Amino acid sequence: MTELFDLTGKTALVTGGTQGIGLAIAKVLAKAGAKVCVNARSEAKLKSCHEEFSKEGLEVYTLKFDVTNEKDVDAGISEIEKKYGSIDILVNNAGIIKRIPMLEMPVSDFREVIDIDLIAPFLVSKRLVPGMIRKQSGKIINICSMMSEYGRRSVAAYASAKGGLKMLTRNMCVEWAKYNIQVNGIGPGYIATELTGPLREKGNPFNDLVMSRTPAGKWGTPDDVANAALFLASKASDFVNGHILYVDGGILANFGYVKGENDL
Ligand code: NAP
Ligand code: GCO
Repeated sequence: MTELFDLTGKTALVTGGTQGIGLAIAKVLAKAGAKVCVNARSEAKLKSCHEEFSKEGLEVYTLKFDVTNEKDVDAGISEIEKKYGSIDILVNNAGIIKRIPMLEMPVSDFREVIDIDLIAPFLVSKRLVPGMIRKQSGKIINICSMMSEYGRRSVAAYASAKGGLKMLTRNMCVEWAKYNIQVNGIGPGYIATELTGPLREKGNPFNDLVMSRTPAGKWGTPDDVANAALFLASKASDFVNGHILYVDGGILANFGYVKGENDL
């Protein structure tokens, strides 16, 4: 049974894998035997990523590049291919959010979110898929969001990007499945990371919303998402394609409830 989830001999790239969900995914893939590469923009975060891996006796190859910079993406992936051969598993995880109502949001901010959260997964995938095609094998996991399904005030750019990423995932599936490449998405619910830090600050009423909308009644952890990524990166999911796996504690199943005696 464990052979199904064994990634020995595989090379993985987790974009933005220096913290939060990406770091958890990078670690779980390494624990499953993959050679793991992580990129990000911050030198300091890349250094701390090495320290995090070393603490658990794991190895990671880190690269400093911005996923929106086509030249740097090409150079970074060429460096990985030179060191480890073509990439078997890609996790398009790097992402940002800007919580600004549309009427107040500069177009440049909207464009930055789209560039990182939607165009970069296309750019990175397009650069490394030829190697997967040559191997007739590959796994691509796009980190979507509840905002791939819902709108929410102040996150229009992010929801547009993540809704687009859901459809990009399906299009990658239909164009690349014939090469034995499986492309799926993960839609995390509300996960405790730096990105959601402002929402979890003391006294922020948003926490009440997350509690009422999440049947599990709690914030998820990066490891909850990483375990789903291990499934989608492994042989166990070879016939799963174009699917968005929501790791949301039941949010999508839930309309919400009114707090009170009967928990209606
Ligand atoms: P996070 O803690 O803010 O980490 C984001 C990571 O992405 C960092 O490593 C950051 O490193 C990297 N990054 C950002 N822009 C980049 C760029 N242009 N090039 C390269 N790396 C870049 O975020 P998170 O909460 O773990 O979220 C990870 C992914 O999950 C995102 O796609 C997010 O939209 C998605 N997600 C999060 C939640 C949640 O509740 N937390 C829920 C659903 C989906 P640098 O700044 O050093 O580049
Ligand atoms: C927000 C949150 C969410 C989560 C996640 C939910 O402002 O609503 O940041 O967008 O990050 O994407 O799946």
